[in-house]
Amino acid sequence: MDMKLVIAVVHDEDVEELTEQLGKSGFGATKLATTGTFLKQGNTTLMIGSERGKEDSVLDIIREVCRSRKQECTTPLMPSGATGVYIPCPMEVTVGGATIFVLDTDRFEKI
Ligand code: 2BA
Repeated sequence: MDMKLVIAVVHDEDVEELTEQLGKSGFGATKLATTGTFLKQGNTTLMIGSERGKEDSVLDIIREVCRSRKQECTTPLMPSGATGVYIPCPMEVTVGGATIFVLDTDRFEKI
């Protein structure tokens, strides 16, 4: 079967709803516990196999379910100019609803 592989990094909070909606539309998924390198916080990476031509339906479902969120974080400790003391600097980042890669597969088999 000619397959595409969708790899999606999503918020932990969206995973349950997302896998339920994917399942309802006939898409299987494998869930990996991952960590973002910038925030150093847990997120989830889903590997979703889809028949070629159906990958846009997978992306539509991800778009419907996954929300972006603002998250507080602190920058690495920065030296304060006046005192030379290292202080953490709070900042806000918008973590996207999902970071998605769509890959061609050479071969797909279930044994
Ligand atoms: P994190 O690496 O923990 O990044 C979380 C959020 O922090 C990012 O959201 C972005 O808004 C911000 N951010 C990341 N690097 C930054 C930097 N150098 N300066 C300022 N802000 C920065 P998203 O871009 O939506 O990414 C969410 C998660 O998706 C990431 O978590 C990472 O796990 C994954 N990701 C993002 N881009 C990726 C890529 N090119 N390849 C693989 N995974 C990626």
